[in-house]
Amino acid sequence: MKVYGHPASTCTRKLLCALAEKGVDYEFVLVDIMKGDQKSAEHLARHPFGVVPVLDDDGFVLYESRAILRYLNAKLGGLAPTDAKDLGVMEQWISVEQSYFSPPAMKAILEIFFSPMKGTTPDPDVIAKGKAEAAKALDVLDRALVGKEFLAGSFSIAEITYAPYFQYLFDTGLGDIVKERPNVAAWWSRISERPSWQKAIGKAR
Ligand SMILES: N[C@@H](CCC(=O)N[C@@H](CS)C(=O)NCC(=O)O)C(=O)O
Repeated sequence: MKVYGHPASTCTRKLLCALAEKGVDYEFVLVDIMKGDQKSAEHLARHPFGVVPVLDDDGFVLYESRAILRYLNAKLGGLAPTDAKDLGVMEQWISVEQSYFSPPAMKAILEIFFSPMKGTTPDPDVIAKGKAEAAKALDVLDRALVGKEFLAGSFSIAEITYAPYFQYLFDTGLGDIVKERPNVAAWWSRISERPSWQKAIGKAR
């Protein structure tokens, strides 16, 4: 398998985590999103929306990180529950992540991440608004995680979809919204300590 992506990209990291969970070897092809390579004709032929990641499985080309995660589970197994109710619960939490958590979290994260590159000071209002919105989703997660190790029975794609955004909350100094919620904080410890996540962020081989 080939992964076209960038090591700092949230969506690329989801794939790297899933592949590490399954112990699958892959070739990593750098698409340098800092230099705009994702908009090159070569990459647009793989991904018409000009973003990363893209998976190439022996000529079968797929884009959109969550679709790729589901494909990897369908092909390799072990990344999602088989019980219908657990599967529904997993999908619910993936949808919550995509709809209510990561968009506001990323607004706050990107404000901190890109301001120095633009030579501007991060806008505290943008950060506060993003954090407050993301925290609402974390409140819901915190209640759902009472007495649970993982969202849908065992570690699944649901955990993988949240991980990159949690990582960047901590990396940009916004981890307090995680730490303040005990069940979410314990859940993040379980996820972030996994060798697959350490590998996805380049901290382990
Ligand atoms: N919905 C897409 C989002 C992909 C995405 O936004 N990728 C970012 C990196 S995490 C990217 O390529 N950004 C560069 C750009 O927007 O030009 C997915 O889940 O794969």
